Amino acid sequence: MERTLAIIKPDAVERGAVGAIIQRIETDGLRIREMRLVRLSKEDAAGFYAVHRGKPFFDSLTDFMSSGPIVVLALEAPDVIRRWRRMMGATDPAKAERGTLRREFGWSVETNATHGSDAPETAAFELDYFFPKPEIPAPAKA
Ligand code: FUP
Repeated sequence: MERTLAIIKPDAVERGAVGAIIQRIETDGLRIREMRLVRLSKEDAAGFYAVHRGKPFFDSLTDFMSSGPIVVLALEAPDVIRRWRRMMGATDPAKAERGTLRREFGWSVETNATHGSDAPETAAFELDYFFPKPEIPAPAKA
């Protein structure tokens, strides 16, 4: 069993796509273990995206991620990191496969509707960033 951090980004919340995205999560068999609507400050967004600090898109990305409420979720399932990223599709919605969330709900590389951790170490950091004290504890590691 594995957990990942999923975000429904400000563009998708603004567009009213929260319900549709959560429905896809549940239909695909990913379990929602934590979920919150939050509004990040610019500093919060910079802390979350610290690995991208110094990149040309960092300032714009952190402006965007703090521009409106987001939904943060802890998802749990076998192989959930890879499965959620496959559901999201490529970073650039124009290159994302048909049927993926970014293709359906994203607009640009920046306003791409969803986020998902890309590896177990990133998932651990990102889950802890939003859910330091999970209400539903993760299952013990095998
Ligand atoms: P992903 O793992 O698919 O979310 O993509 P990346 O780790 O490559 O990018 C992290 C975030 O930065 C994504 F939300 C998209 C954003 N980004 C930009 O805004 N501009 C860029 O040129 C590249 C990435």
